[in-house]
Amino acid sequence: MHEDHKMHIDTKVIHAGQRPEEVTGAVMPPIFTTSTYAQSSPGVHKGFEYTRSHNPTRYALERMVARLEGSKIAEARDPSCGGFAFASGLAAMGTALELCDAGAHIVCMDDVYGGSNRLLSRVRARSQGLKVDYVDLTDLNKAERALKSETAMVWVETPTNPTLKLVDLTEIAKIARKKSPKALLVCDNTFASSVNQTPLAHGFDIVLHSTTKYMNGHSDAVGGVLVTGDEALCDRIRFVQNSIGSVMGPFDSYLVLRGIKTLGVRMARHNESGLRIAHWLERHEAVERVVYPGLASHPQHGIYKKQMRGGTGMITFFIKGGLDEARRFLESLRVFQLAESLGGVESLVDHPAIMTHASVPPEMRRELGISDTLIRLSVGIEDCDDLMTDLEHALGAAVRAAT
Ligand code: P1T
Repeated sequence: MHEDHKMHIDTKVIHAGQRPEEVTGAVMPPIFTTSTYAQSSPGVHKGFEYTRSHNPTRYALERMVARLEGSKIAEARDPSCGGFAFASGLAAMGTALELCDAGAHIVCMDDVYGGSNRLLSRVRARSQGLKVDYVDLTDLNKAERALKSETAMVWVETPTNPTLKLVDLTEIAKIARKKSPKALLVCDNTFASSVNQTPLAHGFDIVLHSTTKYMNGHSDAVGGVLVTGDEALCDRIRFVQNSIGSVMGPFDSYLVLRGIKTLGVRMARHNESGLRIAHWLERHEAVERVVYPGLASHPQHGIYKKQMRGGTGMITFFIKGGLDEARRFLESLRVFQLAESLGGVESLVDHPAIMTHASVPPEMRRELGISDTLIRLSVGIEDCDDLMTDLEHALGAAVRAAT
């Protein structure tokens, strides 16, 4: 396992941090559905006391994501090598925020998932006194001005949900180390997946995934992970994970680990179909504008080329017309399902203003451009021609409704 970092990503997603189970040689880890473990004498046990604190199935997943994100922490040093799994992406975020003291200053990317915005602004601002400044971190001058010497955390999402802005991780890390030496740098890597982007390599301290999305990839489990490559920080996260207890259960851990085995081939298809559909939409008469990191027209396409290995299946576009046209389009799709979430094998479509980002204050939505005509596609791994036929049909229905 110490050679994990030398493997290519398609091998890592299958083997990293894994080994046959010791008793039977089972190639996949058993689902250890136990809450507790027998001790032969008080305090004498096999390293497992209670499942909130220790679970072999969860450890197997945690070691996998730790290695995918490039943590080199040895298993002898930490049983899950710096990876930590939680009941949801937001549970992972809530735990990461517990690394901050009451009243701490946080600089957060302006465009983030609506639920992340809600947790910061409407829960932790009250209960923990966090002072959050939302800043467009695609603008390094704005970042420089927002970061203070006392800033405790920098929260980045890239690509952002749903406007797909890209933050230059290397540059933000450089500026933050200079201006805010105490700050923990966290990147929500949910939209990119570990195949397309690895923030620790750019100088970040912690990576977060909602594993509900690409990592699991099958829309059948809600979960989240945190990864760090720093031993001291790993100890702090282990302490808060156990103290708060919003851990991922063993069955979900198994499902997510199983899903990750195909992450390499899934992302290759998502990246390929995403780019093809983005190009096609860009030329479509019913489409006002397309935002996709892999398109030359993307405002941060240079950052895409520098820090990402694929554009993913996430495409944001603005349909011509207004809410009526958007509704007609969304109601007319057959293969794409209108649903919250993303990153699964099946194609989904979302109307962020009404659905996933309804909890973002309206004036902030306006500033970010999350309008009634903004449509978010999560392109799945179905046949790409079938997906384009479906989109063509629904765009046609929207155009007909308008005329
Ligand atoms: O849903 P949960 O597993 O708790 O993850 C929250 C989360 C965190 N970060 C990002 C970037 C996310 O997109 C999400 C969840 N997002 C959706 C459900 C959505 O449809 O956008």
